[in-house]
Amino acid sequence: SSTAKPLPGYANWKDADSMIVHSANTIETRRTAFGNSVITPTDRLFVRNNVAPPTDASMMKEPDSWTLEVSGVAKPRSFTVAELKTLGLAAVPMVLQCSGNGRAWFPHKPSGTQWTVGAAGCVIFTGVPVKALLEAVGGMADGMVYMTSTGGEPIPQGLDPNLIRVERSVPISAVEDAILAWELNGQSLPLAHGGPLRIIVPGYTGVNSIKYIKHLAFTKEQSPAKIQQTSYRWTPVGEKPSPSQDSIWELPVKSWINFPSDPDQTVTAGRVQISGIAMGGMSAAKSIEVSVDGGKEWQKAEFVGPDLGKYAWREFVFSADLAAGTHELACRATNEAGDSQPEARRENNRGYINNSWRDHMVSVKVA
Ligand code: MSS
Repeated sequence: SSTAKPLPGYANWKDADSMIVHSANTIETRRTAFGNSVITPTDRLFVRNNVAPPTDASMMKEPDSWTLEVSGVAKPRSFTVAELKTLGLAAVPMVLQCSGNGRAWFPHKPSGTQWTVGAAGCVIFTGVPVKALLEAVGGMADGMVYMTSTGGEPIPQGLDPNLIRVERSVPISAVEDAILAWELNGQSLPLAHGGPLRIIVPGYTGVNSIKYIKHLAFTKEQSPAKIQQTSYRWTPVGEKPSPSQDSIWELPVKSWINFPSDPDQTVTAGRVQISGIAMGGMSAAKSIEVSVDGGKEWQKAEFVGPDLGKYAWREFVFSADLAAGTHELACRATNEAGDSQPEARRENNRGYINNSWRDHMVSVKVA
C-alpha cells in the first residue's frame, strides 16, 4: 500500500525518512539514503528477522553478562561477554547483505520480502575472533566440519523447535575471519542488529550471521533446523527445497548505482557524477565499469574514498555528460578472483543472491 508503516518499537531509533518499512521484521534502506562515505550509518542499516526478535528488555540491560555456550571443542564451557572481551579483539569492516536482496526483480515473484538494493549495508563489527576463542577452549574437537550458531529467540512451548529455531551452519573454513561481535560502528551492538552478542561471518549472506547468539557449536552435521535444511537453498524455480541443493552461503561480486536512482527526480543535463557501491564477495572488488546506454558500451569508473578491506564495499564515481532525454545507467563490478557481475540473475525459487547488472540498472530522466 502507499501508506507508510511505522518503525517497530525495537527499531524506532532508525532514521524513518531513510527506511522502507516492509513489515515489523523487514526494514530496507532507501536506495537514495546510502550516502557516499563507505560506512552505512547504524540508524540507516536494514533489519531482517526471520522470527520476531526477543522482547525481554533485561537482555540489553547488562550486555556483558549475556552467556554463550561453546561446544564441539576440546574443553566445552560457557563464556560471558565480559569474559569474551578478555580473549582478543578485531574490527571487521564488511558488507552485511540479506540473501534475498534484489528479490524484487525475479520474474516469477518469489515469496518473501521484495527487497531491491536496500537489504545491505557496509558496517564495522568489533568483537573477538572465533580463532582466539578456539585457543581458549583447546581447539575444535576431532572431525568437525561446520560451525553452527544458534539465535537466542525464545521457542514457544508446544512448537517443534526445528521449525522456529534460527540456527545456521557454515563450513569451518569460515572460522578464519569470523568474530563474535558486541560493537557496531563504534557503539554497543543494539538488539535490532543482534546485541548483546552476534556471530559475524564475513563474505557470507546475512542469514549466516546469527544475532543474540547463545550457542556456538562445532559440528559434524549441518543444523537440523528448517532454516538450514530447506530454507536458504539454491532451489530450482518451481521445485521443492531439499538439503541436497547447495546452501546459500557465500556472497558474489555485485554493484549498484545509488545516484542518480530516484525515479521521481529529474537530473539537470550536463556533467553528472554517477555514484554507487561495488563489492567483491569473498575477494576484494577490483574494478568497476559504468554504462550510460543500457549496457551496450562500458567505461571504467573510479573508486573513491577509503579501502576498508576485502569484505567491505567501495564507493565509485563516474563523470558523465548526459544530454536531455532518458538514460539507462548500469554498472558492473569485477573482483580479485576475476569474477565479473553477470548480466542475468541466477534463477532460483526463493529469489536469493541476485547480482545481475541488468536488474540493477536505473532509468534516469535528464532535462
Ligand atoms: N539471527 C537471528 N537470531 N534471528 C534472525 O531472524 N535473521 C538473519 C540474520 N541473523 C536472523 C538472524 C537474516 S536472514 C539476516 S539478512 C540478518 O540477520 C539481518 O541482520 P540485520 O542486523 O540487518 O537485521 Mo537474510 O539472508
